[in-house]
Amino acid sequence: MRDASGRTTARGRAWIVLVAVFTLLGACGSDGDTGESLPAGAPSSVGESGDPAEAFVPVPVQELEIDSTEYTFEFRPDPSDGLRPGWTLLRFNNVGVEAHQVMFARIKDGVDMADLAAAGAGDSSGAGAIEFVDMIGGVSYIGPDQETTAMVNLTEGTVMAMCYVPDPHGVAHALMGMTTALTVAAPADGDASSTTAPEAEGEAVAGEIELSADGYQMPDDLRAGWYHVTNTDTALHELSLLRLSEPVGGDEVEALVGDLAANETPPVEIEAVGGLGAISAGFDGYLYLDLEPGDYLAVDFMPDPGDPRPHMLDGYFATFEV
Ligand SMILES: [Cu+2]
Repeated sequence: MRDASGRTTARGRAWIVLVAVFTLLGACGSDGDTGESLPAGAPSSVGESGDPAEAFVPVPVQELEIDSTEYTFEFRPDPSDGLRPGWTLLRFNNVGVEAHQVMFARIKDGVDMADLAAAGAGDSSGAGAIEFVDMIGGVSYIGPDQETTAMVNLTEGTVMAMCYVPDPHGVAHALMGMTTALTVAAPADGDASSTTAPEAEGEAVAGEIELSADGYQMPDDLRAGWYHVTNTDTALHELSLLRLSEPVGGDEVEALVGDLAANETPPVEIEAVGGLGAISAGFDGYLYLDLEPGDYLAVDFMPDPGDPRPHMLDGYFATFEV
């Protein structure tokens, strides 16, 4: 039960995690400490031409190294001192024995935590709580001893980092404590501490990946590099990337997706290689890909608000070859 395929299947249920998360938030209130040690004003723009050849990866305002294990995140540097708003470079390492991910959900402005907790209470899918957050990305799940890199655009407020991957019994990791509330706040004026050196500065974007109303729009040539991922649809979507042990086509793909959605282990061996965590409509993120040659499946485990049915059952998946 240590292969990725055994754990890819129970995620449709994992929105129940939101209930626990928001209940916790309601109980604890938010940490109002805005103690900051990093300067403001670093640029975070990207080319506006729409031509991938002219687009560049944003300069990150900070970098977060995230180790995941059963069932916690360890952030470096310690985020309890507060995080800056802006593009944040994520280096996500799975140092555990199960698959893990880190997805970021920003609590919408004006949301009352008690209302949020009430919306989640009694909702076994947790889908009712989605309306209260913006999903802003992160990384989709990877197997043990794997690592992956992405960028998430943090905005001021409270952001939840969460792992929805289920344990071998189908219990989502977040229910066992794999959530961290992050406070994002602009640094105080006059604070001039140093920032981390951004490795991605100035690097050209290798391509655009669009999560469109018609599904995944991906470049034919997925060479190693940074990809800009945008959600141009009206629903939230995830780009979860699974490497397949063999080519799968036609009805077999439908069956494979059905197995994933039904919490059953598919006949084809699959390896979770990451991807971009769910992003709400209109949001974007950056993902570093360096995929080995082979056959892949991109799938969206996310549901619509109030409906636990994963989008992949409505055709939101695609196979591709590298
Ligand atoms: Cu996990």
